[in-house]
Amino acid sequence: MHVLEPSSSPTITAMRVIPVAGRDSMLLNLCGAHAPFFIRNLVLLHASDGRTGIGEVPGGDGILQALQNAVPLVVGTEVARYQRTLNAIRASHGAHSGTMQHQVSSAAEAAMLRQPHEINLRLDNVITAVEAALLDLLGQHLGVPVCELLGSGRQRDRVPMLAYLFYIGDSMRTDLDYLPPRGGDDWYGMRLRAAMDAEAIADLADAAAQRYGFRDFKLKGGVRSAREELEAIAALKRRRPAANCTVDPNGAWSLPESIAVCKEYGHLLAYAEDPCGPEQGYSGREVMAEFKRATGVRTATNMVATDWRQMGHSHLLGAVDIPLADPHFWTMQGSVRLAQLCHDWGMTWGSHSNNHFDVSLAMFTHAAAAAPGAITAIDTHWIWQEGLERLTREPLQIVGGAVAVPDRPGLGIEPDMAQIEAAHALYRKVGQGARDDALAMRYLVSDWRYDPKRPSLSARALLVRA
Ligand code: GKR
Ligand code: MG
Repeated sequence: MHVLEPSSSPTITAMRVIPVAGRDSMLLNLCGAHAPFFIRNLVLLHASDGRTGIGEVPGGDGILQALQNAVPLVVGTEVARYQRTLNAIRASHGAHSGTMQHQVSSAAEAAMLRQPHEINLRLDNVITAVEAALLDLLGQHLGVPVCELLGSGRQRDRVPMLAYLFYIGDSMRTDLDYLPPRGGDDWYGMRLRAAMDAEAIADLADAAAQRYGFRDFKLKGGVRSAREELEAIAALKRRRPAANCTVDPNGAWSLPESIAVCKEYGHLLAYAEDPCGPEQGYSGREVMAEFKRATGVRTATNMVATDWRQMGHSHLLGAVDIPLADPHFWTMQGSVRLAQLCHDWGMTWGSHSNNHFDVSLAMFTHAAAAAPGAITAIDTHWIWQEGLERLTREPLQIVGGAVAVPDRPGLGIEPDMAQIEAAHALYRKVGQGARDDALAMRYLVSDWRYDPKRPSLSARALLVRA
């Protein structure tokens, strides 16, 4: 017998999926160099109470298409029954409720994870976009911030964030549409100028600390040699002895090299993020576990423990101390669930990031606000966009190295439709296609090719390519 269910919360009247683009600096990594523009996908849900909920996830045609396909599954549903809606989307992809399909969201991520990317879709990215917008609406309906609806609710009032530092390529050597460099020792000037050596990285750290009050710093490695990158950390620590520092070469260093450099420099690191990865028939988790045993340096990852099954193997091996559970690919609820497990099992929760707008900044903030226990300062790329880009009326601010958790209901942000339409127009002009970090890098080294086991601009790499 069909029983009519009373409706107690608003229903979704419309769902818009909006791809957007924003500007970026020529940031270097193992996969090459960031292009002048990055892309993201937004979901806007309009509800019968007149309110709007919003979510942001990585860009790319696969996610965009899957979100558009989800529209009929979302429109007409009740906000408070959001789990049912998310399960319907999972089921439409052939996944059981709660099952993670481990697929990737960009060519760059595929390359780093050594995975094929022809499907170009990670289901949890799709789920998260809708989940965030529904939780935003539910929070607004109930009058509580989203973090109160996650896990055991709000655990902290301020979320510590780290300064995510990159080597920066000389964009003047390209004819790509990067913003032109400008003078000045402030963060906004420095983030547009080339930074290729240890002192330049320490200068960037100073400027970021001055602007945002950071005490935690991460250097995106996999660019120079392992020793040069740790010398950059040493330069930063000479200026800021109390700083918590890490380096992330995305698994580019061999196990023997990782052990050698971290025996020498490990005392400078709060933890090492993916120093090494799969090699010689051993999985990334096995190799990271050997690294940990040999050096005693704590490890973090966004590469080898990125879903529950990988997390299980990782834990059995003792490979990872700090899983970087980015809510964009763990889902907001999944990320907090992992945070609870970390707390109970003696691990430390953190979060990975990619270039993002201020909607994601709010999503990170709420997930981290609901993470129990001592967490590590979370990654954010926002400092590369802050002051240049915004999609909300008043983006959350990084002050004293942390973001204050908003008390306002929902995500605590208000979409700025004029800004969103402008970012969409930019996407239509420049944004189509997957992120390709090799393209910009070839302006610096014409025959440059990605190699997962060779830092992108190490002297050895340049020698081999010459
Ligand atoms: O933005 O170049 C980048 C990062 O390398 C990013 O793509 C990674 O996914 O930040 C990420 C990481 O921690 O590996
Ligand atoms: Mg990483």
